[in-house]
Amino acid sequence: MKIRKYYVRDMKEGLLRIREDLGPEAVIIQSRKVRLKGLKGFFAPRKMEITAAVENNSRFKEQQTPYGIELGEKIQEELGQLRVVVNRLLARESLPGEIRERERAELEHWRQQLQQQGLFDELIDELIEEIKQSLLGEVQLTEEVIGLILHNKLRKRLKTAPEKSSSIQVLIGPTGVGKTTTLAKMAVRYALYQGEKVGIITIDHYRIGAVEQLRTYADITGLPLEVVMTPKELLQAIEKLSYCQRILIDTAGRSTLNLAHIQELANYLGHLPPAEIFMVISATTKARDLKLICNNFRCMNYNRLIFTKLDETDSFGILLNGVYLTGLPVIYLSTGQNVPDDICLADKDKISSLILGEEE
Ligand SMILES: Nc1nc2c(ncn2[C@@H]2O[C@H](COP(=O)(O)OP(=O)(O)O)[C@@H](O)[C@H]2O)c(=O)[nH]1
Ligand SMILES: [Mg+2]
Repeated sequence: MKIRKYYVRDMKEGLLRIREDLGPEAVIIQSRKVRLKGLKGFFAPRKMEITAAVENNSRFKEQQTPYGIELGEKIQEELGQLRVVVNRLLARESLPGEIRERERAELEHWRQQLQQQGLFDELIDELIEEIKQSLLGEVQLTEEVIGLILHNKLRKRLKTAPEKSSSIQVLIGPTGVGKTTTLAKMAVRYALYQGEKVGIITIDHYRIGAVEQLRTYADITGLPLEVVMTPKELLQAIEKLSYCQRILIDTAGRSTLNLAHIQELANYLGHLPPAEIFMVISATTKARDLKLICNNFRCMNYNRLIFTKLDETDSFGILLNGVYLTGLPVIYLSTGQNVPDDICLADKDKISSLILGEEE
């Protein structure tokens, strides 16, 4: 018996490689996800390790019976067909058209996982219903294969987009979610790592100290900071920073329930040239509050999402809930208080893995 290990991106690639390498008769003995070590472990690229085996395919051996009699081509072929039928029968425990007991238990397991992750009930129902359809085939699916199907379905529902498609970027959202901290991380990312000229504007003039927080970051990084009090001043500041490739605008946190304050800020943003408006949401937000936030801030025409404080929770369903509610892409994930390190680009595979508990 020949046994080989393959490190691949997914099962599809694995099957292709195995078929090419070991031929169509190879069987998969084991598959598991392994993580190659990398920055913060959690964000390192993940691979699938598949172990496959095939009986030694020496034609001479196969064509001989224990008594040394050669088998003809035809008998070889029939034996092959028989093997396929036996394998199919072994895989089948009940008639197609009904879900087998073990699969029912698997489905329940995944439903609970999604519930623990705080995914909206309607989304869970949709996903489970779709997976049921995959279970009605002839072959019984293992826990792992059901997990792969689910991963794929989550991935398809998520949305991401390339960073920095616009030169003006505004961060909005409820109080204390990490807007200013995230803006500082983005500024450093653009200025130091990507060599861009970056300017910062803040219309955070309500909260004493909030400007100081940003000024500290601006002083450390040497980036220009403009503080504005009116929509007119905002336009003047943008003009003043027109030599910058990127202008990042911080805003004062607004209580989600204070619609007058939210509208006031929306008036500022109404004067802006086309911009990326990031809604910043803490991953610790309750599902019910998420709906309120997404609705009440709608007048600001936000068009991107950022999730912060991923390090403060172990349920990540909110990331998909946010995309589901708004239809908008997630661009950044913030994973801690450290400027500039604790930020990364959102990745559909990693978010799906977090929701399915595949990342420890
Ligand atoms: N644990 C954790 N804390 C964060 C994160 N982002 C921001 N914070 C902290 O949250 C608090 C509020 O952040 P701030 O940027 O002032 O929020 P803002 O009011 O939305 O501007 C500060 O103590 C930050 O250090 C994050 O991703 N994880
Ligand atoms: Mg702030």
